[in-house]
Amino acid sequence: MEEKKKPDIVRVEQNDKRPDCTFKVIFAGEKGAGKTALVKRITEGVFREDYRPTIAGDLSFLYYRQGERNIRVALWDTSGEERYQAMTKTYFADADAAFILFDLTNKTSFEKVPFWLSLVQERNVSQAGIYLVGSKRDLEARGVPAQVVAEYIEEEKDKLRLTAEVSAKTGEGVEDLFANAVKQMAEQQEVRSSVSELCRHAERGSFRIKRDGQYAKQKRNGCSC
Ligand SMILES: Nc1nc2c(ncn2[C@@H]2O[C@H](COP(=O)(O)OP(=O)(O)OP(=O)(O)O)[C@@H](O)[C@H]2O)c(=O)[nH]1
Ligand SMILES: [Mg+2]
Repeated sequence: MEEKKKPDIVRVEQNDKRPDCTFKVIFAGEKGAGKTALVKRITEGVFREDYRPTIAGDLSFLYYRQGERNIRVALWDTSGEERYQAMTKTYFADADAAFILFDLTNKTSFEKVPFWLSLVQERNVSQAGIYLVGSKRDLEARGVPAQVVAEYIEEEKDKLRLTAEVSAKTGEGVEDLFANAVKQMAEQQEVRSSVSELCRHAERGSFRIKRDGQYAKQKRNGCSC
């Protein structure tokens, strides 16, 4: 049987419709790595040259539609400053996706990636994933050799979903990266909903879920998943 094609996910202006689901996305990484610049590029399509450190964290929203489904994405831009870390960690909790940024021109920002990765993991980022993002792609200077990044990704391939190089200044790579993350989160959420739907049926006794993931009709009540 031919599988029904899913409707595309399209970005829309904010509307007064209640979102059917909200995804939480966090931006983590060293101070100056380019988190705020990336969030501004994604949300407003603008870039500022001057550096204004983020105090603790900032929240903004984007809205999408997929067929009848209204999706809201909450973007948490956090501070890379050590003194805000206790608070920053609370922003990381239960995110659906995390972007860990490092500045491609700055070796130290890359060396701190494992630290940020462990902080993000502590806070239960869901299966939708962790993205490693090299920022400031437009700049010539390269402080982090591509080979070193590739080796790190190979080591951590179970934890990192995808890696990308982007420029908040020119917009290079940004659209693809974020659209991909939204798509992944939407797909993950569909999987979760169908699993809970199955569980509801199983609780009602309509069927039981077998070890191999298949389900079979059952007479007695009880969810076996
Ligand atoms: N050339 C270039 N500069 C960038 C890019 N992204 C960020 N910058 C610059 O890098 C500096 C720091 O960027 P921010 O986005 O404020 O860094 P941040 O990670 O939010 O820093 P904190 O809020 O302190 O944690 C700013 O001067 C930005 O203009 C980029 O893609 N290209
Ligand atoms: Mg910032």
